[in-house]
Amino acid sequence: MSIDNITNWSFVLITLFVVIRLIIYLLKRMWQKNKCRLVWTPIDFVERRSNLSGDEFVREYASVGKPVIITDVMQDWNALRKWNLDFFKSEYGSIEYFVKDDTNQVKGSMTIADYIDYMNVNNSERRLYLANWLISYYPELLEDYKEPIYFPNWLQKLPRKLLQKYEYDNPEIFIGSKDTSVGLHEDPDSCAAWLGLISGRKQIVFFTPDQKDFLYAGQVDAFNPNLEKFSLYAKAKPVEVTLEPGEIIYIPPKWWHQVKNLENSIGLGNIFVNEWNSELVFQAFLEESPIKGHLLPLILEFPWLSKFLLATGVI
Ligand SMILES: O=C(O)CCC(=O)C(=O)O
Ligand SMILES: [Fe+2]
Repeated sequence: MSIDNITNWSFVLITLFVVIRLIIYLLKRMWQKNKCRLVWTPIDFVERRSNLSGDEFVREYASVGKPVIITDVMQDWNALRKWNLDFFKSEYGSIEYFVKDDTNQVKGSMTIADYIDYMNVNNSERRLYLANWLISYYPELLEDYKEPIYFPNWLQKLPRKLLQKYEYDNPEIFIGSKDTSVGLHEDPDSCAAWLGLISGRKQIVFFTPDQKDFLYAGQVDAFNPNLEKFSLYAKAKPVEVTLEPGEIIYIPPKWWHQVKNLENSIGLGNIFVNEWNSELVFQAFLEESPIKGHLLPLILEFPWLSKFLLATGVI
């Protein structure tokens, strides 16, 4: 075979491979679109489960959009024994991070050590919250916990640098004094979330996605609603639960929630994308930016592409 023939055949084979790969990608997307519609199951209370298999979690919670507390996954985490206020003060005290008020507004920044001192001051106005501290810059902290099997996260296929650039490099730590809250909200971009409690107790109130219109874009405080100002809230059906240390709660996509620290507390949370919410997430990205919305599914399918696009400055 001549060199020319070999070149021609290579070209044909590579083109064929690319076309087949793209067809597989499009078929997968069609199947995914069918599978991942926004579904939710109204509840009267949040169930607590242990010994839950991955299949049971999918069948009873992920696929039907229903929160659950899982009581037996954190027990082997080092974080549960190691992370406390003294540990963060001595090991990470000089790190500065944002603090937020109960409307999720950033109110400035504090060092971890100053925030921990502030938590212990006997002052009823301690409402600033060191929430959403992204810890991917401290890989040793990532060693202290294990992603629960229930929550596969496609975002982990992407380079950490890219996630950091877009501040999507969860997990995040929440260090909060008694009564702090980030306010009522749904998690960003239709992501699902889990939240594990290391210490303290958290009160959580949930609303199904269809109650959005009663919630005034999260301006209402679900723990102390002003019904004169937010009259439609009277129609809402909040479901409350208290999260105890060592427990993890699953927050399905688009469920509105408000979390309040009943005591000084330390929590760890993550948001995630997988087969049960990916199309909702892509849609949310598409609404924010057509480029991001089309690129996200592509780079999740072909993670090498994200390295190339990042290196060339396209994303
Ligand atoms: O305050 C917390 O522990 C969790 C807050 C929350 O739901 C969030 O940041 O998305
Ligand atoms: Fe949240």
